[in-house]
Amino acid sequence: MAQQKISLTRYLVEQQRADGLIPGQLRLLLEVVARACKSISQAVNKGALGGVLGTAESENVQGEIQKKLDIIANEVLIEANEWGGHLAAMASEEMDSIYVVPNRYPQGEYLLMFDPLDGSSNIDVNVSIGTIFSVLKKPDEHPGVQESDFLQPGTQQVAAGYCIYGPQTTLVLTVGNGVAMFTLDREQGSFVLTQEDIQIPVDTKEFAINMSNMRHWDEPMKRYIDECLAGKEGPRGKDFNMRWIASMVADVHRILMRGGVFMYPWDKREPEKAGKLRLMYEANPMSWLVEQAGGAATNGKQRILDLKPTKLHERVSVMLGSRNEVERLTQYHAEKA
Ligand code: P6P
Repeated sequence: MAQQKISLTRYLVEQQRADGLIPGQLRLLLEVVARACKSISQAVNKGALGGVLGTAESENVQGEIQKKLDIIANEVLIEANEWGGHLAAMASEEMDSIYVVPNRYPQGEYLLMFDPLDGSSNIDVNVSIGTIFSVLKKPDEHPGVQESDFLQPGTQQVAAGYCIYGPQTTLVLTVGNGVAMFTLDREQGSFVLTQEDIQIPVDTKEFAINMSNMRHWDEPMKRYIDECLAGKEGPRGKDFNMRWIASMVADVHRILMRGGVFMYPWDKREPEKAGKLRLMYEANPMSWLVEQAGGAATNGKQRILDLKPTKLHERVSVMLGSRNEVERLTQYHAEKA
C-alpha cells in the first residue's frame, strides 16, 4: 500500500500526544504560520505576472531598501496571526518596533518573530528565498506585552522553522524534538511530512561564505578559509567545495540536507556591528534547527542560543552547520583570544 501521507496537522497532533511539546495554542500558531507561508509562496511564484517584483521605494529598520514582496510577506504574516488569540505580539525584520495584537482580538501567550522574506536580493533573479520564524512564550511577570519580553536567549524558543520558496515549497520545523520537513502538495494545498529526524553529517567538505569580504575578516576566519582553500596539500588533507546562494534559508537548507558549514562573520568594515545577520529572527531559529539536527552554531566564541539579546534587531556573527567544522572554527577563535 502506498505510504500514507501525514499532514502537518496530523504530525503536530501526534507530537503533542507523544511528548506534550505542542499545546493547542502553539499548534494553532504553527498551522497559521504554515498557511501564511502558502500564501507567500503563491505571491512569490507569480513573480512578474503578479506585479510583485522590484522595490517598494521604502527602507526598513535595517536601512535596507524594501522589496514589494518583503512588505507583502510581512502583511500576510501579520494578518494571518493577529486574530487567532494565540499571540500577544509579533516582531519582524521589516518593522521598527513590535506589533502588539490589537485590543479587538484576544491576546495569547506566545510571541512570534520573523524575517518575512529572507534573501530579498534574490527575489528579482528567481533564486530561492524564504520565511524564517521563531516562537517564544511571553513572560507572565507583568500584564500586557512590551519589547523587552522578546529579549530572551535562543534557548527559550518553543518552536522555530523556515519555509523555503524554491523548486519545492518546503516547511522545516522543530519544537525541540528533532527536525521535520514538510513539502507543499499544491494539488491538495497542504504541507505533507516528507522527512523527519533530519541529521547533519558531523564532517563536511563544503563551506558557504561570501568570499568577496575575505580581506575584512578577523585572523581566525581567514586561517580557517585559507586551510579549506589549501585542499589536499594543506593542513586539512582534503579538498573543499564552496557554495554561496546569499539566501540564508537556502544555504541552511542545503546544510540540513547534506551537511556543510555556513559563515557570516564579523568584519572590520563596520567594527561596531557584531555581524550582518539578525539574532532574534535569523540566527536563533536557524541555530536551534541546526542543533536539533546534530549540528552546532556559535558566533565564533559562544553558542548562539546562549546569547542574551539587548536589542530587538541585534546583529550577530554566525558560524553554523557540521559540528566538527564549527568546533574547529570556534577553537581557532579561542586560540586567537
Ligand atoms: P551578502 C540576505 O540578505 C541575507 O540576510 C542572508 O539571507 C544571506 O545569507 C546574506 O544576507 C547574504 O549577504 O552580503 O552575501 O549579500
